Amino acid sequence: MSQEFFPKVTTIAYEGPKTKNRLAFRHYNADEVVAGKKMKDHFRFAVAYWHTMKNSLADPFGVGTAIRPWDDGSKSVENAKRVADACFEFLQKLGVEYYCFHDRDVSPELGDLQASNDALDEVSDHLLKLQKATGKKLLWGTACLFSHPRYNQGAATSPCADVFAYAAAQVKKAMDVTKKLGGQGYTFWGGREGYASLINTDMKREVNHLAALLHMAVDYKKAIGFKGQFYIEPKPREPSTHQYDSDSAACLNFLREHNLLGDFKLNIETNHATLAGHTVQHDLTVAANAGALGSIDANAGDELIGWDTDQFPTNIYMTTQIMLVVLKMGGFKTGGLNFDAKVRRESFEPVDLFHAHIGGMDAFARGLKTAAGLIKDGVLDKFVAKRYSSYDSGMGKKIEKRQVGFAQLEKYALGLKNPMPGSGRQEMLENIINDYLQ
Ligand code: XUL
Ligand code: CO
Repeated sequence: MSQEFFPKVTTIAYEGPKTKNRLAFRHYNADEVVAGKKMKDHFRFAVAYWHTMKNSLADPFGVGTAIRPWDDGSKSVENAKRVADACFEFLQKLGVEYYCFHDRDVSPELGDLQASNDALDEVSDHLLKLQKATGKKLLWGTACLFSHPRYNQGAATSPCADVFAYAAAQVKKAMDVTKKLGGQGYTFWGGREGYASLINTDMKREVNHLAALLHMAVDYKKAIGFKGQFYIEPKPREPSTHQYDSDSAACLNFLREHNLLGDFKLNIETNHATLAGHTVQHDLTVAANAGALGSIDANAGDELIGWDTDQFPTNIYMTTQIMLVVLKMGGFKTGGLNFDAKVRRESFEPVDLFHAHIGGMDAFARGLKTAAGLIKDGVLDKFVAKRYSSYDSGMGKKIEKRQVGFAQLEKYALGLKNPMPGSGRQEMLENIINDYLQ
């Protein structure tokens, strides 16, 4: 790494809540042990290459504003290598261990598939060199199957079989590169795997094609001995009007129906869950209950804008709820918290990338501490256990064990006076959470 791209920024250190330095952590202290584990190992933070290194910050109404001295906008391998250098300088100065990428963020899409593959080989050699020199790791890789015009009607769900074939070839190569870089996972996000209108769509056929591509990926994974975890990332819409992997429940049903559940976990993104009309803790809980919560794309949406704004997470209440689910499932195995987030179009200077990530990491540190406190004292858990305690014995236990049917329950109910549950005490519990907020 010859050139420095963030010359005014030194390593971001933990300086505690009282520091006046904006380029320091107030709460995230990588090696501090919380709930039996170092903070950095709870989170396994990752930087999203597409947003942090490559996003020009264009929006539907205006061109990009971002100042990115590492990117000359050309499709040269030389430029791609320079962007990689900048990424690793950023990871090192920020103290983040992982990154995530699409094939086309790290390396250019060229005239034909062979040329694009050759470029990716060269750039991934460079990435491997940088990983070895710095100890940084790949959390997951993926293929971009939504930007190029050929994917305008989907990739695996395109009505054109040749497009399916091209997508399969791209996934194959992206898996090869992910394996080469020791990636701990591989994500499938089907941005255009859906439809704009049902008038021209054979939904049944499209969904079967999507399952076919995923089965081929599972077969190929075994063939090359790739040990990373496969993830599906749900999102209900945007860019498609309707996306087949719309939320956790839809993904789990799809995976079950097509006999893929054993091979995939979910990568849940906050802003996608809210677009689906859920909270992030809802989609995380649905995934975790199925033993299928693999990784998280950490970001936040905007209540007033109806699209995927991919903002950095700063809401401590939300990070607490995310960390409650993560701690209760026993932490990440292959996954982590990938900041799939971009700075605002107004925040166009390189240093804004540091402010954004510092804010997200500090917000998660506070969420972790709050969640760990709530779990340690068992305040919510005790209440919830008591709320359902009528199922621990007697007729409730028989219901859970499915030892009774309607006839016995009718006989039993005829002997009851006026069954009523206790108060749900939502407000009291909300007050308790506020007492624990760090
Ligand atoms: C798009 C999105 C993607 C995936 C990876 O909304 O979240 O960046 O995370 O393809
Ligand atoms: Co994402």
